Amino acid sequence: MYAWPASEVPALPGSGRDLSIHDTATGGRINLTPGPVARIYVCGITPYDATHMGHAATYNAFDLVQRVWLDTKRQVHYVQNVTDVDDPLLERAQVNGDDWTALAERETALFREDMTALRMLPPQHYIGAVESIPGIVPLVERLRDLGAAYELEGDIYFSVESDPSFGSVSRLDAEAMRLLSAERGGDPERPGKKNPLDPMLWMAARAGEPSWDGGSLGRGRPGWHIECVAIALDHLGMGFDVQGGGSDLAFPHHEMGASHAQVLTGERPFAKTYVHAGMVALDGEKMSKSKGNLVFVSALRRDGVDPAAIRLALLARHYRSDWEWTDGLLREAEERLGRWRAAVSRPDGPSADALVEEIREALADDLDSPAALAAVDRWAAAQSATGGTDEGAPGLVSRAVDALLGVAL
Ligand code: 5CA
Ligand code: ZN
Repeated sequence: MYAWPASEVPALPGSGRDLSIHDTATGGRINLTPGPVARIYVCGITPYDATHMGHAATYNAFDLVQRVWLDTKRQVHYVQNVTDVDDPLLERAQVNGDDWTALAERETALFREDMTALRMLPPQHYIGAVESIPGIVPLVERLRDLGAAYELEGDIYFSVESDPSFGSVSRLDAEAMRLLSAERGGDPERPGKKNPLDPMLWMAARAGEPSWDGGSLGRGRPGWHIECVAIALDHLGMGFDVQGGGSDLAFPHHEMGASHAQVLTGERPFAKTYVHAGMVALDGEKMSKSKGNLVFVSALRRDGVDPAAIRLALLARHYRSDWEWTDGLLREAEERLGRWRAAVSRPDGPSADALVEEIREALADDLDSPAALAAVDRWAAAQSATGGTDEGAPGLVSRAVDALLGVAL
């Protein structure tokens, strides 16, 4: 489906550094050295509510990954999904007496507007779960033919025991997995499963719910993890550079996805690196659609908040930390934006060549955006304290902040 328009990424002099990033599967840093075309899959929204600051923070992290790669003169092949049919979406539509497709389309449209306003680079392939069903069915059939899937009352489950490397993404123990599985869309209590953790690949049609022709699987709808596997294999293939999402996706979603793909293809790895962003909270609790403690990007925009200030507020926290959204954070970001805009609107200033290298270095160091902001703050403070005579400097700062941080001054 259509994604959203790309904002221009200004070219900078010289070249950026290769990204060193924290990988969940190894628990340490990986020096990423993709080929000329870097490949990234970022899990998309389940469109039953508007984009909140937690979503925006996670997409901001993976937008930075791409900006670093572009600055190393690589191309980026970016794929994102939309989980446009799943339990929470159907439940919300039912509660609101809404048509589920209309709800999904409305919220996806709002997400596109939010991403555009925040200058997030669009994926080349933006793919819905529903449109992927014809590609999902043969994968589930193949897993069944390989003996890695089994039927339970018409539903089809993946057997986690079919993958000898199961557990290698999240590296959690069995008890932690069981608890998270129950919390995050699994059904560990269902009787008759071979292993309580086994996730559903294909859910047989339920009365009153949408269903599709599943060939030999019968009518039904796809499970969550196989959706992302089908889309990633179709558009990126095995061994792509980064799979990204919030830390709540490490288990079960990315663990199960890796297992599905590795059993299907007999190859490893699914992704070379699994990168997870921290959780954003409000009033001490993780921001989530199910809890309803949300600050929406669209609501802030409606209130007249400059999207560049929202983006600066996200950049002020390191992507891997869990952090709390506050109005104070937004006010600080608005003040910073004002200082930066004043600093680049002068005809000359202190040289900015070293600043560009500092931003590059900060981002290459596990996307240390707070350090990048501090470097720009220092240049802006020098501009206001003593100024400078470099006529190219304000323009260079403006282009660097846009190209590397996605903030238009
Ligand atoms: N459709 C699936 C992924 S295939 C899904 O998780 N959708 S979502 O709408 O629930 O979340 C979209 C992205 O936002 C995911 O990467 C998720 O990890 C991230 N996310 C959700 N809540 C937060 C939060 N409070 N803080 C940071 N990231 C969050
Ligand atoms: Zn996903």
